[in-house]
Amino acid sequence: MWRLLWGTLRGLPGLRRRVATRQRLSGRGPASAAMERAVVRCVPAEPKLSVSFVLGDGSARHMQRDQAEPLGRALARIANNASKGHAKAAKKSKKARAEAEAGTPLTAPPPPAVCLFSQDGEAVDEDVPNAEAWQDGAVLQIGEARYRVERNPPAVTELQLPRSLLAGFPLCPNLRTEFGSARDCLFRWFQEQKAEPAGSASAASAGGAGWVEAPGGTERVFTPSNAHIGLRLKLVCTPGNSQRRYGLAREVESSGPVEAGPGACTFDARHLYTKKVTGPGLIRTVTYNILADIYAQTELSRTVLYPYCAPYSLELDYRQNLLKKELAGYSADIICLQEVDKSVFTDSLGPALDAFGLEGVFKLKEKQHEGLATFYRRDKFSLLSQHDIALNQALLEDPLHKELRDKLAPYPQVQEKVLQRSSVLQVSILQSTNDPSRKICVANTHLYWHPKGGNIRLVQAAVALSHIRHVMHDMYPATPLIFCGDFNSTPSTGTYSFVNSGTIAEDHEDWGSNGEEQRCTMSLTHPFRLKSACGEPAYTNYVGGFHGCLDYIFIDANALEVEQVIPLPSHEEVTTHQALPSVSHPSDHIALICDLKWK
Ligand code: 4LC
Repeated sequence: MWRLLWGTLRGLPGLRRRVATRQRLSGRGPASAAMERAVVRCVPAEPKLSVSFVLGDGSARHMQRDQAEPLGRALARIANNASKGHAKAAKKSKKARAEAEAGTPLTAPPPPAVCLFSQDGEAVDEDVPNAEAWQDGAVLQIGEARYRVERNPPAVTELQLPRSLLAGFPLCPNLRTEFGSARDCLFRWFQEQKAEPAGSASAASAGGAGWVEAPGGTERVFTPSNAHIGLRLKLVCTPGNSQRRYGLAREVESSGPVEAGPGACTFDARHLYTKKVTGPGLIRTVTYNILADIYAQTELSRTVLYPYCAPYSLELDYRQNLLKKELAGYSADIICLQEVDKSVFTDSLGPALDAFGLEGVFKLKEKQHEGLATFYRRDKFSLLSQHDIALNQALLEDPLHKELRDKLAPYPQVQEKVLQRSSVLQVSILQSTNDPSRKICVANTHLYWHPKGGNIRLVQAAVALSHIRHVMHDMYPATPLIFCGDFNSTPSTGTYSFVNSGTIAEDHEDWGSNGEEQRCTMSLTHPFRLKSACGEPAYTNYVGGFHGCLDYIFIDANALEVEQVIPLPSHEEVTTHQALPSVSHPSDHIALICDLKWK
């Protein structure tokens, strides 16, 4: 588990004791005034507000009160609670314990006078409801102590570090904030002090001591170097917003030390071509099946599909380290991913790519834990609309596909198989921030995987293209299309030729490639002029038992042209560890990358 240090006052009930003891350790935000602060969290969606502050003895108080309750009742509760705090503190003293043992009753001090003053110095009337009374800038007085009320300041709601830290690989915290944004937070990275030999008992239990600032560690992303190997790291994050308002800092320590990274990775050479983000007019596009964790760590995967791959390098955290470095180094504008676990999107890749300037959207497959993700560079594009579908559901229900439904009706076995598949299509309309008249349609899909599923993939591709045609024709005419994905179709298949040429003959052999009783024969057409931007590489998937080109970036040849294709890793690089995935490559697929140009 993560070693969390709660610098914030917003602790969960079960962690309150830890909040109280850790509070004194944590740093304060730069906006902190001399006065202590009382943090008030009050949002319309919740019936209660919370008031949090630290008493003079260092113990934290965290109260939930009804928003509608009169202030006087909340103040009375605070007074009561504060005096209990003093009694508790007194109990710990030798004298108090002796008194207790002798049966002498403890006399609690009288509750302190508690009052709330508005910003202009007037005491707030005790009949005013809490939600109205606790305004930003008010002052809460408890006996002699005064607290400045901060209502809804930026707060860290989630801060995690990955389990595996590798030297040379970017470390991106999973950070979520409330009333603030990750981009406006302040960061300080610390490393364990190398005073004692690594692994010694005192080093392992080095509480707040033994941390020194990591050189250059003031950014959201920190890349540990070889000098950090064997050391744990700590991040202190002060939440902020765009108005430079800051909340209470929160800390997180890594669960383990930084470890040595692998030597050269398959993407190192590719990164030499993609050091910089492309200029205006160019769109660097990536498609990549990243191998879902739910598939990578099955018995079948370890023993049959990827027996050549070291088990530790099939682990999620290890692969995520490689993947984040690989994707960050492509400086892409658009990234279409397949086999993205839901949790990978929300807790790992989403936060990491956010730190690298990319915004993402996710589409989950029905009854599955993985799906598609499309990321776009935030300063180049904004998301105008999304038109995602499940291919089976659209075929079944959407009037758009009536003709295809009718064509399939004579082949109930094929129809049934198509309807059983959970493949989805993600369609995102992006608008150029530089030239708002320029829009692009980015589609992303992952078709059925079975080697003998050629006919199923043909129907899936037809549904996808009809849907895209509908979205573009009806809502975004004359918008160029970029259609990415794992099509599970080699260049010799009917699906590839259908997408590439716009037609498929009813006697194409793929209509009967699957051993159904009835061979389904139908002709299909689509209106796009699509070309594979990266051509037909020898393979984009390389496992022990199979290699072939299954992934493509199809582009609208009328509106876009290919400026450059980033070379794929050499055959030697791919086969250094026999096949993929490996210690130096996180997936069984290879990313396709190209720079596209508006015509
Ligand atoms: C997987 C696989 C499928 C592309 N491909 C071919 N055979 C395959 C066998 C397995 C992919 C294959 O990795 N998955 C089953 O579900 C997942 C995963 C999803 O993509 C899984 C679940 C549990 C454990 C492991 C994985 C294949 C071989 N030759 C081909 C030719 C064409 C298309 C596909 C294949 C063509 N044209």
